[in-house]
Amino acid sequence: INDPRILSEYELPLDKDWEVPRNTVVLGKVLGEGEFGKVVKADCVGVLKRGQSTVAVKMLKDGHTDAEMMALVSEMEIMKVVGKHVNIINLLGCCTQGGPLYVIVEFAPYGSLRDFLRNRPEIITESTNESLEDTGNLTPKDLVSFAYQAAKGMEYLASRHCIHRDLAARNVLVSENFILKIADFGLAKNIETDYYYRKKTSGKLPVRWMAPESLNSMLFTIQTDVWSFGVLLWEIMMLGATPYRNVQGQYLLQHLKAGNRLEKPPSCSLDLYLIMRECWSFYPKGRPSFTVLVKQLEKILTAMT
Ligand code: ACK
Repeated sequence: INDPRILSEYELPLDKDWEVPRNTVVLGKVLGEGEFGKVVKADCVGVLKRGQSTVAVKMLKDGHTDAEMMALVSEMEIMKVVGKHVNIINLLGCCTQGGPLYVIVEFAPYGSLRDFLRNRPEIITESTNESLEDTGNLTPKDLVSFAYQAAKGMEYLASRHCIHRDLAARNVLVSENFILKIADFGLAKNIETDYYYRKKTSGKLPVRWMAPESLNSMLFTIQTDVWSFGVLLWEIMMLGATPYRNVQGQYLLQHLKAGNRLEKPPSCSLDLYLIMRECWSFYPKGRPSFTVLVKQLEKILTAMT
């Protein structure tokens, strides 16, 4: 079953709504890779919307298994079903015939939010009329706008009954005009085959972003995504720092059970920190919905204008 010569005999069904001629996709440099999958920058001429020629192509690496192939197919099918929203990485097309599977998605020129934040330590606190576009510097309002946009993307995914399971700044991408887009939401929900694709700093599970019930029972729900969103908020306000730096992953559950939580980031307002703390309610029912989070963040954002 692991023999690639056997796997190559599998044929995928043709979906005319999404199929793109293979010869219109010109692959470029590798943007990132996991154990079995990779993401490659590409030019896709003629077939996509005008002005949208740079794309990202997800594909498998040589020697992938049947299960990994099925996981990429299922990721693509989930993206088709979920549909489009500005704050998610949208599916643009695919190549399923006459060669390796290419899943063509929107390209986000500024890469992952985590690295974007880490490379921009300049935070402008005095009021300025210059925007992020002009200076490349972040204002506190930019950070709240990031939080708001991520919440909008997650609210949409939740409305489409999509549970992410790995929401973290590394899986949020920064696009043109600093529009944030949730990535990798279509990954297969079978945790046996699920984690091949994602870039992990250590281990196989994103323990530092996981709710207690996920750590305890591998339970993933929209409320566990809300917990992770709280950690994402913290990452944003900490400019891409690693959460629970002083706690080893294996002790995280007991750390949380003892009532410990991430501390308030120095630059974070109290109302924003209270939102994080709500996301980290031990019991899932105590956590806000993404719709409520969108409203709360919108309120904080408009008060900053
Ligand atoms: O942090 P990065 O540079 O941004 O490393 C990851 C890597 O590929 C593996 O996921 C980058 N990446 C993934 N999808 C896209 C995309 N649609 N546009 C731009 N970069 C992407 C990501």
